[in-house]
Amino acid sequence: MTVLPILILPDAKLRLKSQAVKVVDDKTRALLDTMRETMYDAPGIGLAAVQIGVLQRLVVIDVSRDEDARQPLHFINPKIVWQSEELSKYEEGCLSIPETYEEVERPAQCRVKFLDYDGKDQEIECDGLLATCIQHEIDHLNGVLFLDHLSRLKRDRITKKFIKAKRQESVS
Ligand code: GNR
Ligand code: NI
Repeated sequence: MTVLPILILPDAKLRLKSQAVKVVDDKTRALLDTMRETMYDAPGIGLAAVQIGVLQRLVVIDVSRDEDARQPLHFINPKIVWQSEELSKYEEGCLSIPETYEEVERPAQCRVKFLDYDGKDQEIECDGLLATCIQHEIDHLNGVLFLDHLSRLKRDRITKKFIKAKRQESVS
């Protein structure tokens, strides 16, 4: 079992675009395993590879409530192929922006195409927390954070707080 440290705002890597996975092999699966273990350890309901410093289009999600009946989902090269007109608001958090929660409005439902853990083509329709989470994770693959969906005032306040915290860390 491997748990890796999670990159924290304002790490510049979080703003980079991740690259498509060309071949799904045992190395890809080992990375997904590490991402899943890191997500459960955090704990979080989703994780994009960039959050552990790997710029590949890989996502893991588990929105199930029960720790004893885990339902991990593994997404390779996920792509949104449809989003509903209907929107929904959810109070989002991010493991890369600790202890910060803000309401974000996104399409309430979406369809996502991806390759699964075995490299097989899949397409699923998402709603509720899963729809919110997969959109949050695909944003990460494009260097986008939930902050970017907030007002400039809120985004700047939060960003400055994390820049300051990093500065304090380097002098202590
Ligand atoms: O653990 C997480 N919780 C969460 C709550 C609401 C909306 C999105 C998320 S994802 C987040 C984990 C994370 O940062 N994934 O990138
Ligand atoms: Ni996140």
